[in-house]
Amino acid sequence: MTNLLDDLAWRGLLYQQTDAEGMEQLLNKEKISLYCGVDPTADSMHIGHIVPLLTLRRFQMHGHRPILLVGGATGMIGDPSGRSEERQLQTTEQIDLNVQGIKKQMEQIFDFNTENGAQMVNNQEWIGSMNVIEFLRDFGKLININYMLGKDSIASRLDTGLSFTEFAYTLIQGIDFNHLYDHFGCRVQVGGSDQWGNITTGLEVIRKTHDENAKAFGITIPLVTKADGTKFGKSSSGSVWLDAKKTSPYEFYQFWINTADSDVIKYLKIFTFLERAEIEALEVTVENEPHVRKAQTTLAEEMTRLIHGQEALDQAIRISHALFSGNLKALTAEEMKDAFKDVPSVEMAKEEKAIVDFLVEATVSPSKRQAREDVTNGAISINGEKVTDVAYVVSGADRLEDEFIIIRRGKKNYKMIKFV
Ligand code: 545
Repeated sequence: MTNLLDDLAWRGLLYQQTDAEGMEQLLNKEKISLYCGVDPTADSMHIGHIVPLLTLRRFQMHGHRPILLVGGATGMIGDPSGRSEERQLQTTEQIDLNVQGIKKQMEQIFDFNTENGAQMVNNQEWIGSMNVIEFLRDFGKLININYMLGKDSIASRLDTGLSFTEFAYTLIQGIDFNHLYDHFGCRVQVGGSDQWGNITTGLEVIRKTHDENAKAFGITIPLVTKADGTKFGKSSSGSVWLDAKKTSPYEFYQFWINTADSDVIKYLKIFTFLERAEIEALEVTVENEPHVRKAQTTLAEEMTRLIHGQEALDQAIRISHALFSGNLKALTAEEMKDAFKDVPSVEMAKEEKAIVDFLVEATVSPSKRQAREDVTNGAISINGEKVTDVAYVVSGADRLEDEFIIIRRGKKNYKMIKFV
C-alpha cells in the first residue's frame, strides 16, 4: 500500500502541518487515534464540510482510528473562525436536533465495527459539566491573552467586535483536544484551514498540562476551489447538502456531473477513494475524449453512492437517462417532480382545456397558430407521451398526482405545469 502522507500530498489534502517530520515519524511507528470536530450549527453538513472527514477515513483505511466529535457544547457558543460577525446563539432544542442530523451523516461515512472502527463523542460530555471556576483556574490560566490576540479569528475581529463568549471559543476547542489526548489517546487533530488557530490552541493546552514527552499534532486541509474562481459547492438552488431532503440524490448527482474538465481530476483526488492509477487513467480520458465525460460520471457515481447509497444512485442515473432520451414514461411521478425541479413552471387552474389553448396559456407555444403547428408536427409531448391530435383535450387524467404535467416542446424545452 502507498504511504498515507504521500497519498494525502498527491491528493492536495495537506495545507498546514504543525510538525511534518514528527508526524511522519509517528505514523511510521504506530497506528494512532485522530479527530475532527463538527459543530451543530445546522441540521446537515454540505459537501464542503466533509473533506476533513473523508481525510479521516483515509487514515482509517491505513489502520488508524478516527474520533468524530460533535460539538454539542461548542455549538452553544459558536466558532468565530472565518467569520466577520458575531453569531446569533442557537436554542438548545435546535442544537439537539442538529446533533442528531450530523451524527447520522457521520455514521454514513465511517465504519464503526472494525478493529479500528470510528468512535463518536460529544464535547457536551466533558465541557457541559465543567463549572466556571474550574474553567478559569484549570485552563484560563494556561493561556496568555497576548497569545490569543495573535490568532486570526480573534485579531480580525478586534475592530468590528467580538464578544468574550466567542473570544473564549478557541480555548474550549483546546480543552477538547487535551481531553481526547488524555482519555482517547488522540494524537492528531484535522480540520479545514480555518481551524488552524483552534488546533494550535489545543497543542498549547496539551503542552502546558503535560511533561515534555507529550506530543500531539495538527494538520489542516486547503479550501476546495474552482478553476473559474467562483465558489465551490453551490448548485443553481444553493448549497449542496448531504441531507436528501435538502438536496435530492438526483440534484446531488447532477452537481458532480456538471464539474468542469479543469476541476474534475482535482475533485476525484479530494473526494473519492479511487486509487492513483485509476484517477490518472481518468485524467487521460479528460485529455483525449472530454465529450465522453467519463471522469465526471465516475465522480458523480462515487459521491452519490458514498452519501446516498447504491439504490439512490441507480435512481439518479435513471432520471438522467430518461431526461436525456426524452423517455419520461420510465419515471414515477415522484421522480419527475425531482427531475424537473429546476425547469420553468407555470401555474394553471384545474380545468379541462383543448390542447391548443392549453399550450398557449402555459406559454409553451407563442400563438394558437404555432400551437396547432407544433402538435401536428409531433413537437409536443405530455408527460413523455407524444400528442399529435389537435382535438386532444387536456384533462385531470393527464395530471400526475393531480398536481402537475410535464410538457415538452421540441427536443429539450421542458415546462412544468402546476395546478392549484
Ligand atoms: C468543535 C470542537 C472541537 C473541534 C472542532 C469543532 C468544530 C470547529 C468548526 N468547524 C466547522 C463546523 O462547521 C459547521 C458545520 C455545519 C454542519 O467550527 N470549531 O463545524 C467546519 N468543520 C469542518 C472543517 C471546516 C470547518 O466542521 O474543519 O474547516 C470546514 O471545511 O469550518 O473540539
